[in-house]
Amino acid sequence: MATEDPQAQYFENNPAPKQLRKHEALVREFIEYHISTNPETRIVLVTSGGTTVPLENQTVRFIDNFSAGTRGATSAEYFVRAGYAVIFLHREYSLLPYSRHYSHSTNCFLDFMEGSAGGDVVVRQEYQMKMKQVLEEYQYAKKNRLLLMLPYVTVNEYLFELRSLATLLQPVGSRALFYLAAAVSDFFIPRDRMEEHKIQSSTVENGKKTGNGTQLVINLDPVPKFLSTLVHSWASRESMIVSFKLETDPNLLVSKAEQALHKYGHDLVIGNLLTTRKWEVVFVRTGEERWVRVPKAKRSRSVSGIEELVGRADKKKDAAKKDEVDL
Ligand code: PAZ
Repeated sequence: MATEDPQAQYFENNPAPKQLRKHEALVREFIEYHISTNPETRIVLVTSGGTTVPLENQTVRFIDNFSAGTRGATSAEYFVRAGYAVIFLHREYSLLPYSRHYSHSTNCFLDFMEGSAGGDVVVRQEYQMKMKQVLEEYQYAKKNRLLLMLPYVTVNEYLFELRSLATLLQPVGSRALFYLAAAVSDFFIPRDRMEEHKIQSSTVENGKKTGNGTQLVINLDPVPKFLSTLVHSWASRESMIVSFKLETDPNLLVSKAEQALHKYGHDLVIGNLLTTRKWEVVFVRTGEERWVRVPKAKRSRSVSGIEELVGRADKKKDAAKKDEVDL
């Protein structure tokens, strides 16, 4: 029987991603491994990067967003340092923990190397210390199986993955944390309205009107709001759920974060603005608004940005008892 619930309808009407079963098996194994090795292990699901909205089933074109995955990849490293096992659900080819220090940077990775007198290729002297530290942390995470990487591309893949992972994490209870930093599209084209083949620039394609002269008119549906379902149905009630709120208008940020907190009833909303997201965030909890800022002088030098400082802000918080923490 067809359901009226828009969230349930979404999953009935859109196809599960091909890789879902394989990802579920990997996650099941990851959780079992950590619970059996140390029942106290905390497991965090970090979501990271943008989601695409394909315009065609055999996708040539898609709508995307700005997110590079910096927040998620950086935070994942800090979660490992803090003792978490991390499931990293990320947009394919966005930034990854550890490799982010050398990929997508203004330098080509070869700029970090040079030929030695003996003919070997070695890391240049000025990068040795930093690379050694990153390498050690990467090897530690690998050896202890603390990082499980799961890629997605489309908003549809993201939603199916999120539902499955939240359900699989239920037995982890209060030791599970959701850290939802991915920039998830609010709009999509449902499967039954999506063109199969590349949209042509002519006005009529496969008997359907897809263009209007030289214009392409795209009709998008709203993506059902899944945070509520995650909080109240998919995830264990004991788990901690942190969502992010991105805005461009500073006057809206805190009120929108408060609205989300009130509406979905989860633990914390971290607000950030597009232009300043690397330097300042606001933590919004019931009855509390707290800004964390990287001081101006440290901004250009800071590699990890604000994620590096949030842990310190937490420790300072009780002593400082003020709304704003400058580090
Ligand atoms: O990936 P990135 O570091 O470029 O950006 C991070 C971010 C702004 C996507 C993240 O902090 C965030 O706010 N995510 C939620 C976005 C939203 O409101 O859907």
